[in-house]
Amino acid sequence: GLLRIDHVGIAVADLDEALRFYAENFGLHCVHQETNEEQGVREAMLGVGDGSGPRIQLLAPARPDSAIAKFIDRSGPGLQQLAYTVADVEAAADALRARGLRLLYDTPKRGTAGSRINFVHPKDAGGVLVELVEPA
Ligand code: MC0
Repeated sequence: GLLRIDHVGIAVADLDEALRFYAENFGLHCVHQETNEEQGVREAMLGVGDGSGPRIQLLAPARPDSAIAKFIDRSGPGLQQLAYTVADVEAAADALRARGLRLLYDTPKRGTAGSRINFVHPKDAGGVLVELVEPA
C-alpha cells in the first residue's frame, strides 16, 4: 500500500534559478541535489517546515529529449508528478497492474538517493503522473 506522500515534483526550466526563487520567496531550502542521467534530470529536494514531511522536488531537464523537457515544451513549467512512499515498489506495482493500470517500467529504475521507482501512466490515474518510491 501507499505509506505517505513522498514528494511533489515540479518541472522547472532552470534548476539554479528555481532554487533561488524557492529560497527567496518561500524560504524553502535544498536538502539533496543530484543529476539522474537515466531520467535526464537535474533534481533538487526541498524540505518544508521541520523537514520531516513530504518534500518538493524541482526537476530540470538535463537534455532536450528528456521527459521533463517534453513536459515543459507541451505544458510549461508546473506540477509534473505526485510521488508516494511504498515499502516494496515491485509489490505495489504488481497490485496496480493487477487492477489494470499501466506501469511505465517492467522493473523498477533508480530514483533519488538510491531509491527504487516506477510510475503509473497519467492516463490511467486521472491525469496525474503517479510515482512509487521505495526509499534506499
Ligand atoms: C504527459 N501527460 C501527462 C504528463 N506527461 N499528464 C499528466 N502529468 C504528466 N506529467 C499526458 C500528455 O499531456 C498527453 O495527454 C499524454 O499524457 C501523453 O502520453 P504519452 O504520449 O504516452 O507520453 P509522453 O511522451 O507525453 O510521456 C509522458 C510519460 C513520460 C509520463 C510517459 O513523461 C515518462 O516516461 N515519465 C516517467 C519518467 C519521468 O517523468 N521522469 C522525470 C522525473 P493527451 O491528452 O495530450 O494525450 S525523474 C524522477 O522523478 C526521479 C528522479 C525521482 O523522483 O526519483
